[in-house]
Amino acid sequence: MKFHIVLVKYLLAALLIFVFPVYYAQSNTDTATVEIYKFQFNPQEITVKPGTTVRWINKEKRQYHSVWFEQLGEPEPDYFFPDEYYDRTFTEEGSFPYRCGPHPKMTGVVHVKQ
Ligand SMILES: [Cu+2]
Repeated sequence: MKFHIVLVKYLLAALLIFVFPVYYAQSNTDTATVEIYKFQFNPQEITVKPGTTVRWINKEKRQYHSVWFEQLGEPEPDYFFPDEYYDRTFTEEGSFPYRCGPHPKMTGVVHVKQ
């Protein structure tokens, strides 16, 4: 009986020492997610702090899309398919509009500010 109590104490200690810091670090990582479904970016506008990585996840059943910062004068990146994603890290402050390459009516904006 005593052994079990000691064991539980060790397990709790292990949880606090090993699991909680990992969980805490992950919850503090600067990431944001935009989901794509029904030919829309959700949310359509997003505000993040500098250094944040935004991940666009394609949640369609079968439609591919792209995330193209055309106004930055960049070439269009590759399309990505359902359950694939596109990551981009924003270091500079500003507002960055983008669109989907194959679907010009699909637009979004990333606002980056402290
Ligand atoms: Cu699209």
